[in-house]
Amino acid sequence: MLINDVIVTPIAFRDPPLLNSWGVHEPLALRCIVQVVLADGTVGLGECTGGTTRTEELLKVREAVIGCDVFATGEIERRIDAVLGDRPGIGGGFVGMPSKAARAVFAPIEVACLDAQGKLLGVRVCDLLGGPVRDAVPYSAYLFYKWAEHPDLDGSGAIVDGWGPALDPAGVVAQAKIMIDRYGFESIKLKAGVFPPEQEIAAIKALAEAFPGMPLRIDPNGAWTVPTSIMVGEALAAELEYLEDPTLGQDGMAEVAKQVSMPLATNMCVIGFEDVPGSVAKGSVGVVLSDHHVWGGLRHSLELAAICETFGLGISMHSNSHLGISLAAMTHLGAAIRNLGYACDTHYPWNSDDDVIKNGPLEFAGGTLAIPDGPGLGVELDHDKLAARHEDFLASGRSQRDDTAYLRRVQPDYDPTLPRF
Ligand code: GKR
Ligand code: MG
Repeated sequence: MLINDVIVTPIAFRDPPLLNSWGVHEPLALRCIVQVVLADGTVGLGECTGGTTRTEELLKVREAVIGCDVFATGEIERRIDAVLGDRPGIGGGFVGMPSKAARAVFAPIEVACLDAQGKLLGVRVCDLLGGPVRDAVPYSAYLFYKWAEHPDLDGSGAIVDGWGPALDPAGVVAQAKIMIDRYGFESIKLKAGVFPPEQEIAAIKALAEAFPGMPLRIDPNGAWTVPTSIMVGEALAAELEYLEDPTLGQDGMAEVAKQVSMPLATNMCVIGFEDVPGSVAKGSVGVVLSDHHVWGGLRHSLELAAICETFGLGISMHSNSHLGISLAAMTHLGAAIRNLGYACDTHYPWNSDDDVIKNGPLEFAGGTLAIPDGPGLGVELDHDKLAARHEDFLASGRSQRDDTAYLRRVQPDYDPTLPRF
């Protein structure tokens, strides 16, 4: 069945003021929704990072994809590679971005093709990935330090959300309680690199006390030097399930890995297949955080899982601000990864109110998301909501995510240079 059209819609949706080492999330997060339209009118859905560069890249490959067989994803990938060549992904290794633009552009198109294939065949996407090995995929409570509200910078008023502030250990524990009460998550990740490490160690210790036995992780996105990373790893030896990207680069990670007892995880120093051999040789990570948006789709993510199994590495899943089409794809993938050893990351609780799917948001139960009922991804686009979110994108005048520029409007001297501590 041939592809007749590829529709790319850049959107924006509300995002709370979540802090990280680069700055703070802006009031609107940016994504693109991709629709692959087949000759018989079947439509497959995909979602990926947004902004103008990604939208332009997707539009640039549109003509090359139109006319392909929806089952020929290998040929579609080859054509996208030919159009985009080796140009780097936006931001290179920054916040889990792909090393190559072609991978990030192929990913939502591959997902949309698999969704359409599932609809044609009457099967779920996870069935196309070899079938599920679990009926529901575990996710973690992804905690962030956060301001109480988006400040009133242009006179249109502060934007308050229902989460409250989280700027100290008590605030972090309160946020975890809300998230766990609502969704039942059974492991916790704290985004760190915001405050001096002693304060972040105290937050993890407070979480361990409030949630005894709960697997905990901390991720400062490379904000610590090697000695600081070792100090944190030693201080939290009893608490952490894994330590995520404490420091930048394979060599630094390898040095830390030798000195701490828990595995190191990454979505920053192993972000493409070409990074795996060096990482294995150096022993820099114990757990790779897959992300189909970064690794070039669901099938390449399964290949990554097999490579991790081969080298005795764990596999878990990274996320960035996203909506339900991505969550559905992550869940079909997570259901099909035999060696998925950890609860996956998701930003969905922060953004789900503005989802563009019908009958949304998708609902977690007991910290897991059940595989959506098929066929395909099992989610349907709400065209009115999509149009509203597209209007929000146009009205925002935004082109790219820039957490640093936003924080500097409040704190002009903020320096995000890594390592920070
Ligand atoms: O949403 O601020 C954020 C995170 O810092 C995100 O951008 C990272 O890519 O969640 C991610 C991570 O695990 O590094
Ligand atoms: Mg990370």
